[in-house]
Amino acid sequence: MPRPTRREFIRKAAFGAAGAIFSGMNFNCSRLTQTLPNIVIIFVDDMGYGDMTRTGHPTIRTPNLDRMASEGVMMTQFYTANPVCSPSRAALLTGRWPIRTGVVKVFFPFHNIGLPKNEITLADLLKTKNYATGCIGKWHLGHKKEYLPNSRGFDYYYGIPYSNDMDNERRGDPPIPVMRNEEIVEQPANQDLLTKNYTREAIQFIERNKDKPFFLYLAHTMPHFPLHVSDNFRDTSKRGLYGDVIEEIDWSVGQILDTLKRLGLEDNTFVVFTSDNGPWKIKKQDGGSAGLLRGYKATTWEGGMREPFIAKFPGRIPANTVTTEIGTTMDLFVTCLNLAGVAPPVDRTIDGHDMLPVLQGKEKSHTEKIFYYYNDKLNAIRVGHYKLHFRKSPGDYSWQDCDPYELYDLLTDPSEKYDLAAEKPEIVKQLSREADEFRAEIERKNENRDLIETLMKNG
Ligand SMILES: [Ca+2]
Repeated sequence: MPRPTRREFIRKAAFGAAGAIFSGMNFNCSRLTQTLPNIVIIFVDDMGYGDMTRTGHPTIRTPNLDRMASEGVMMTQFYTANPVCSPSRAALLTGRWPIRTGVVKVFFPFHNIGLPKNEITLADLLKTKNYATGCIGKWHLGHKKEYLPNSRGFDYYYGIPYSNDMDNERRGDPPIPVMRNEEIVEQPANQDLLTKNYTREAIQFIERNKDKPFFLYLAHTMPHFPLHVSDNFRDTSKRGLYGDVIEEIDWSVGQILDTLKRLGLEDNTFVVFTSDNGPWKIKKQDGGSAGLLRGYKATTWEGGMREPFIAKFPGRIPANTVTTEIGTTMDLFVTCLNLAGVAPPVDRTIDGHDMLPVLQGKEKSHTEKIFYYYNDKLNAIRVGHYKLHFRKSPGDYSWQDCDPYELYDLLTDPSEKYDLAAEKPEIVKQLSREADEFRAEIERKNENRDLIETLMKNG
């Protein structure tokens, strides 16, 4: 039997058995296509939970994020799937925990690997409804041609292929390239202008595609170290360079929102703002803040994975609301597919749930468990409002098992200060069991075990 083309493969996986029944409806799609909502996901790099005015930062001013929140909903318990870049991005674009996609560590320029080709991205799936798909900013899911955005469902790409600090000469890294589609257009990147250039590119992408549904994935390079900012924002905040960088990102958010309004697209566009993981501790006070949450990037404390989150969708999501329900980037995957009328793949486990009803305040979250992985190890699990740590989180402690376990009640103790393990042995037992079940499930079936082994060996 001939191998299915990539397109057929995606189509079959997406529609499954139902596809056979409904494929006859495709002739009728063109009229529907015009009313499908646009999707804009603004995904910043290493911004902490506490780095905006709405989450309490005293000296960083984020008037555009404030405005976005006043026009939409803010989530206080929104999680990325992992505390570092590549795994977090893989989960957003596939709807799956990184341990399933195999992307358990970050990719480096010396790697020839990327997000496995058997994984289906959100962009791949939105293409089945003729969405224009643009990725602008940092990719970090493989920089060889077959792994770049243009090979993973995106029509257009502009940005840097991995992190802005991955130019270590001694390791043999080249200077940081800026790419347009598959071509390098600037090297080394002038990082001072990245936020500005991404913003210009994003606006042009929206303008080019204003007459059809589009998906814009705007993944800012900032505020990942080394921090860079354009002259317009240099030395303008009270918070120093980090504050300047966040305020330029905030400006960029305002530019995107203004563009949607100017083109009359505001009411039919779902816009999300969040970050890929928590703030980086390496530069001490020069870095971001997780606010009241404990820990940083690359730790599995709440500060490593719980992120600022704002969504707006006028008419669909009530203005100026806050939800304390749980959400994840994997929920975003399913939510965006539902908005576009695309069924999630049925041939694999998808870990997200549609969270539009949650953002609308109509339903409770369907996400009951959070699995806090670092590399290929499950460090902690959240079930309901309890979180049990099995291992000390790297970054705060040396790499070792917790003995005894540590248990926190995240509703009353979001800062993870008061260990309840000794008081609540039944909860410890229950969460341990849930973790064992998940580990066993992953052990039983994992198509991407090879990638995990390669990354653990060569990462
Ligand atoms: Ca990051």
